[in-house]
Amino acid sequence: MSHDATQTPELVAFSKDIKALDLNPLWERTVSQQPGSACQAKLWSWADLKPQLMKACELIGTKLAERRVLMLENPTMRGSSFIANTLFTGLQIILPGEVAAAHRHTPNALRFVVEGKGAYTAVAGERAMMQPGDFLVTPNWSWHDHGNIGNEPVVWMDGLDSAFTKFFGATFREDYPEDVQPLYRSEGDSTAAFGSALLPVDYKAETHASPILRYPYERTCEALRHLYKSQPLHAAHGVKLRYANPADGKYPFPTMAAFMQFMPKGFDGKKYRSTENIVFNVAEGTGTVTIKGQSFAFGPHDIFVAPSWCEISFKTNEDCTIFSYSDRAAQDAMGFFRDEVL
Ligand code: 1HN
Repeated sequence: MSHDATQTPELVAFSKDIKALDLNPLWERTVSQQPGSACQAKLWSWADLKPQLMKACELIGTKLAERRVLMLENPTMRGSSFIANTLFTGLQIILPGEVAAAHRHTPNALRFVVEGKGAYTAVAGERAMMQPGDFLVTPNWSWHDHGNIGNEPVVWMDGLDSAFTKFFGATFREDYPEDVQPLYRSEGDSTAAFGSALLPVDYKAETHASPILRYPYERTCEALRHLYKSQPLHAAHGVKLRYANPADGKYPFPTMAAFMQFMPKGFDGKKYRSTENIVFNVAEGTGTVTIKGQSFAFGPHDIFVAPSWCEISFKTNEDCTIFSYSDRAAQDAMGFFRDEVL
């Protein structure tokens, strides 16, 4: 049916009349039935980010800020705090001696460590030291606090599924009565119990999130390197692995998936698109990423977002190791996920 046929004087008058009853005619089709979103592809360079993080350190402490986080907001979503329809991305910096006080909230959070050593995160009674390249899990509603007991600033990326709790109207948060929560597990417990392809004999999952607190960078790199040597590259991704929840083989969160990929020097990848909204953080290497026809040169610690159904392809100048996270877990659970190599 042509657009005009729905716009006869009678239909126009009808549409206007029913607006007073908060009714709208579906035949006017104001809601898109195509994949993709209004979000923009964008790259934030480390060269721009680092000085602003350092400046924030001069201006505000963790006591006042609670978390010294700069939010990466999609230019199409000003005021939302989101980098894409479904994802939050922040960059957090903590100075030697500082503490980010214990609290909990319904959104799940992931950390990807960018730079610096000597900081820890404590989650549900267990502390883990954070090393650059590590991926860490903060399950929904678990108490968490961070601290820096080293002698240099530490920066990590925060990825949250707060867009989901906001969408559902299910956002809650609570402060712990003390700045630092008591530790009732020893460091490395979750790695020993869940991180060695073994599970405690009577383990039954209590949460939807991974029971592994820290997925160390060395082990991830070792796996990627081995597979790079032994197997052909994927035409679009190089070698790409996803972080798994060892309890069910699925994703570390019910909403968010996380990945690490390796692309060797000179890789010229095919175009790929998926319904995922994806945030990338470059661990190592330089190259060019093209998202929906827009090319961005990237280097270590740069962050970029590829919104849903945007074609993305990589070219590398050096060996590249790139972390990413997306809403694929939620899309898989709901049966919405689709992708294709072009
Ligand atoms: C949060 O609790 C952290 O615990 C980081 O480090 C970023 C962004 C929005 C809401 C809560 C943290 C956050 C956050």
